[in-house]
Amino acid sequence: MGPDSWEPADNDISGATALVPGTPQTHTLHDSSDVDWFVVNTTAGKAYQVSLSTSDPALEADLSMSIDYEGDGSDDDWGNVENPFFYVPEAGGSFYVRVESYGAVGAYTIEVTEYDAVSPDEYEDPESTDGTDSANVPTVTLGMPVERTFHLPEDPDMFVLNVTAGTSYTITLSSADISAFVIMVLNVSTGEPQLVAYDEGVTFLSFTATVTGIHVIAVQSSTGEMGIYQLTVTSP
Ligand SMILES: [Ca+2]
Ligand SMILES: [Ca+2]
Ligand SMILES: [Ca+2]
Repeated sequence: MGPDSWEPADNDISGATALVPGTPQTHTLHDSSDVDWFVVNTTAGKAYQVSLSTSDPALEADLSMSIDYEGDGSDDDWGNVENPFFYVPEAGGSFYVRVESYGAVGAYTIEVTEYDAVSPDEYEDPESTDGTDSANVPTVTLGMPVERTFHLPEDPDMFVLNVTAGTSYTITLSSADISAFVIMVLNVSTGEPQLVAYDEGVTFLSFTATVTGIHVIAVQSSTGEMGIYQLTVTSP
């Protein structure tokens, strides 16, 4: 495989190729020591996702992404950055992406997607980078909406609901930003959590409790959309 047209300039951060949101680029790692640098010019108030893909299974297993937030060549976030990589810059500027492999060669596609940045809700753990660790899980009161946000494309949010055996409950989600949800209800009142109800691509879910105790409601965006939503639980 011969070098692509960006070589050899993109072996160095000073020759990084600009990535424009919504315009994927296909490059090659033409030999096992090839390194390709990219730069993303950002706008304050926006969030960015960088994704790598390849149709070559050997290269897919070997692809490695690193991030240099300032462009000073320092190892800010080196190797094994999660793919896709999601980043909310604090105030504009540029960040740099380095792509290489552990040995496999071949073609890959790199794409950056720009989103409106969404603030984490008050129940998120500020230390969490993947949205999974809520510092405090809100307890839902029947008929009282709880407003939260999905601030990442994948941001599972949890709620506690105290249920009574034999009673039916309906979870309703409303949002101007998110069109469809994954909703899961788990019985956590005894031992291992047990699945009570699950659906995806929906805005509501009903179930009847078979025990009295604590259930956890977990919700996520079905579509990767981010934004503000309200969860309400009602019981007839
Ligand atoms: Ca290359
Ligand atoms: Ca290169
Ligand atoms: Ca959230």
